[in-house]
Amino acid sequence: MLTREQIEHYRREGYVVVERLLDADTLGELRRVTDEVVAGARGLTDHTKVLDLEPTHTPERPRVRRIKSPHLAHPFYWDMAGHPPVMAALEPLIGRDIRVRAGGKVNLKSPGYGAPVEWHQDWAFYPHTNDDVLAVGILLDDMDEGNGPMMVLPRSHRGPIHDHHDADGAFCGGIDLARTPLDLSGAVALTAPAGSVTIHHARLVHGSAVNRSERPRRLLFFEYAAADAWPLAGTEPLDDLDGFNRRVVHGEPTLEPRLAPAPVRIPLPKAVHQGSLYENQRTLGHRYFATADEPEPAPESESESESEQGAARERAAAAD
Ligand SMILES: O=C(O)CCC(=O)C(=O)O
Repeated sequence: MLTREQIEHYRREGYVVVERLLDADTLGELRRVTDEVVAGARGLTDHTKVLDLEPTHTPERPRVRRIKSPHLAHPFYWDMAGHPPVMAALEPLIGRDIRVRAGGKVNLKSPGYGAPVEWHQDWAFYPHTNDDVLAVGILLDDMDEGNGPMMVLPRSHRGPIHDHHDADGAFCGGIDLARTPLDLSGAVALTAPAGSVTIHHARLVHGSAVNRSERPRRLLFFEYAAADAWPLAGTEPLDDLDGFNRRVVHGEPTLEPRLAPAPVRIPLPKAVHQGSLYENQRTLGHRYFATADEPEPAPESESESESEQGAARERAAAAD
């Protein structure tokens, strides 16, 4: 399914975009089901097990930020977790035996208010015994420069695991650039038509800005691990072996984890705000991306940006 160039690109850069992997019927059904689930937010006053709401949500004007564990809302999402074209794309990357983590999520970046996601590495949330772990993003809409595309820092999957803890030492699921400066000048926006998929390595640094366009940007994510990559920490309960093994959506489970060296930082103590990545990131000291009610930062020259990072670093040190 993937070309040799795509496989090499994934290994070297830490990500690959596969255009138009879904056929029109599957994409249409996915959109229909997603509209149906999102319609359930009308009347809600708080987050539910499935729906994560924007801070500006009201029961009359529903605003959904994420569908959490979408398979709990509709069985079609579970079918999608093992979708044969996706499995065929993953096999050359992490092998034949593939387990899906939890149940996926749909990040809905709605026009005008779709929330930003601060820079992070998925690996910070769920380190495993080896790093044959990745995430697949299925595009429900065209993703372009204007509607908050996912952005990645190429080759960062071969670098360190960065600090994702807040100033008080609790996990917060985001990288504070004032304390951990990253050179983001090489960051790449993943743009592609609806029905395409993005694949990124769990250690790759990534994030995304608010959606300032008039177009939705809905992205269904599934996170996968080689079946012999066992979680070291995170939210997967290991006392339910049947449930754990049922999530092997391709190939066979195993009781023999493969150990391979990879830098690990345990995501403890737990984030102050639980429920979703957006909630976890609320205690991140310095935000990189503007929120919908803030103006977009003016473009900076590299040296200005460096001195701004330096100043922010000093502020952070003073606050520590
Ligand atoms: O929706 C996005 O642009 C990125 C999402 C992401 O990285 C996440 O939910 O972990």
